[in-house]
Amino acid sequence: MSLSMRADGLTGFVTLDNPPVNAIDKAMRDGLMEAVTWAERENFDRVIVTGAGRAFAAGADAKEFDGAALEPYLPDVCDAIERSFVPWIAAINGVALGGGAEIALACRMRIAGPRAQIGLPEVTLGVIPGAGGTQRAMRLCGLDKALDMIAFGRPLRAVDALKAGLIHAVEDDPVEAADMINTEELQCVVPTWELPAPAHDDAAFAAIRERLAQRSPGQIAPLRAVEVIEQGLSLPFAEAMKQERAAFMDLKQGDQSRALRHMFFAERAAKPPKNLPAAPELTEIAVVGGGTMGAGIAYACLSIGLPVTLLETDQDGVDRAEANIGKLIQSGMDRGRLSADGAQALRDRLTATTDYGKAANAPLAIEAAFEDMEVKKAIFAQLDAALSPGAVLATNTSYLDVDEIAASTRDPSRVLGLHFFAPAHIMRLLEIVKGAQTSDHALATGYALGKLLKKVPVLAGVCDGFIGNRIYSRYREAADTVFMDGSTPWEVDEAMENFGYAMGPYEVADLSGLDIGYAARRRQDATRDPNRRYIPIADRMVELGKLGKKVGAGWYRYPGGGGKVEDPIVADLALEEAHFAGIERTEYDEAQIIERLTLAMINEAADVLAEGIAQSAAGIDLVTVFGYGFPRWRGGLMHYADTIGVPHIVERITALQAEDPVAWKLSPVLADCAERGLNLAQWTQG
Ligand code: T1G
Repeated sequence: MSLSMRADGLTGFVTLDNPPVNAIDKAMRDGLMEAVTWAERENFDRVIVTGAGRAFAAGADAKEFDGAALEPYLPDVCDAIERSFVPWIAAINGVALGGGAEIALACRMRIAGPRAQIGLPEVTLGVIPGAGGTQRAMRLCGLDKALDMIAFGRPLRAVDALKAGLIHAVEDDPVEAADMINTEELQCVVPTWELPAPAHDDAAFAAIRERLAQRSPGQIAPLRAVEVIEQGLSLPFAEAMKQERAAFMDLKQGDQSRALRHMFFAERAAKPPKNLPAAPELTEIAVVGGGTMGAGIAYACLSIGLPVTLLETDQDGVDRAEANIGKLIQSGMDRGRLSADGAQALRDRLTATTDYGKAANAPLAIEAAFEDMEVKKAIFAQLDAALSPGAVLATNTSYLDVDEIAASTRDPSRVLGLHFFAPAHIMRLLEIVKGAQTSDHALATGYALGKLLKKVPVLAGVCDGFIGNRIYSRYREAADTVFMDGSTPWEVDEAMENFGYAMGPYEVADLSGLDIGYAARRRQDATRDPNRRYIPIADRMVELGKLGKKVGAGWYRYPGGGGKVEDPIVADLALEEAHFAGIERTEYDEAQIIERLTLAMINEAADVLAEGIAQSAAGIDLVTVFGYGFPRWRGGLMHYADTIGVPHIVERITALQAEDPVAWKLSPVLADCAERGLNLAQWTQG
């Protein structure tokens, strides 16, 4: 039944119980309907509903979304609770999210524990509250709060929910407090649905729509939620509920909800490979290099309570490392995320030194030094000598050969890649790069750190750029080709922003620095396919000193260090290069730009799958969303590919081969999927 019931005098106790977080499945809905009847049969003076374990209820079971809706529907369960002559009290012991919150809102009263949270995060799954949340929340907390809570899906802490009027009290023991409420007082509380809806407020709706345009561009569900709330203001409650249900059912079947549910479950499926040995306890971490990445990694480890020995080559390096970490600490304090005591505790856990001996007991060292093979090999030699033979040695390199680094040590089995993404203490993606000789112990250690840091770990094989950077290189190449053949950087950026990226590839390059891509291309000079078309514009930009925002000019100009301004010189460069190359330029429209850049990534990603560099399409989705800003509401690159369909992709890439058979060489995985009628999510090696 996914819940239990017991009577104690005139009180009925209902405990939602569907581990681990009491997701509301059909069994629970059946149980709740039975509990309403039971309470009326027993003529209780109240029912107290609470959750078993750490949650009240995590919302409707998102695994049931793909199937047909099964009665009793949750809105009907909520109505039955709300209209029962036996008043229900929600004793909110933990997170009450989505349908969990809606059950609570349908109760006559709500009492929360101090650590409880109440939220309507449905838009994060591409739907809207479908069991009365759009109509009940605003009757309790007013229009502004309800719009914000539902359109952005952020839960409220108990104390904030109390201030907002969503709950009646915060008590250490909400069940006990609910049992002590005076019966007459309880009987006088008006059922939520009978409360008057708030007055319409043009300004509130204009404001929320403007915020959504800025912060959730392209996403359908938040706008639908606002629409249903607005409609509800002028409808009888029952009519408004019908509108809500219709919108929920419509969105649930849509591409965006499927994509967001895919991401929800893919993120949670990102676990270590099966049968890994238990990881060692990570009592301390050594980090080599106190630059941007090293400082970020060290700060992330310090922030979860790990002592860090940060190793540098000389005192200047030590000073720089301490200054970089000091900046991160100060930023944490300025944002209110770190108290003065907390900051001091972080500092006390940091040892910045040139003495590798101070890291002798570290079970894991992470090298985050300059991206040069010889520099890294020298560092690994020092780590080899200074740390215990069982210590795991990781490199944060973003593209260098992990196997070559490993081969330079006495025991390559203890070497792996832990590729963090800048800023390392914020970005959740962690590519765990398994070298040819990386041991299971080393892998388990990498995953253990990833779990402690709450990262999204994705296992990667060794190749230039692993998963993410390799796909991103192809994306950049496709962008430069479109630029060379007909568009401008700003047209490309605008197209990809309209596709859903927060920033287009040229603005991103300006922020990271054009010299990074330049160095990567120089590294590939010796091995580049001579038959592969090479676009020289980005090289010329670097040779002209246009390195990006850091020098005030890159693909865009940044007058006074401010915002980006299109630079006609850059557009002319393409004209000049196209002239030299005898190219007749083409005016690509937005759809063509989007198609070429996304198909280029999809084809490269399919090769990454073919070569076993990524284990699954879902892993590539996690990399592209958590590391490179692919729009989450499209489900990541490979889920997006399956949404547009492999047959269509194969047809289009085949057509593009006519233009450039080398760049558009169809991946064998795409061909195989098309031939076998598989989608990419279904494709597996072997
Ligand atoms: N449905 C199905 N499974 C769920 C689930 C859900 N709603 N929530 C969690 N799980 C699974 C999750 O996949 C994982 O499984 C395990 O529980 C632990 O989760 C009608 C329609 C509650 C804050 O959006 O935000 O209600 O990996 O690893 O970090 O209006 O889970 O162990 O096999 O995340 O402690 C709205 C979604 C649904 C909340 C707990 N609700 N969940 O976080 O554990 S739509 C949500 C969360 C809805 C109504 C509509 C978090 C959590 P496994 P976890 P956690």
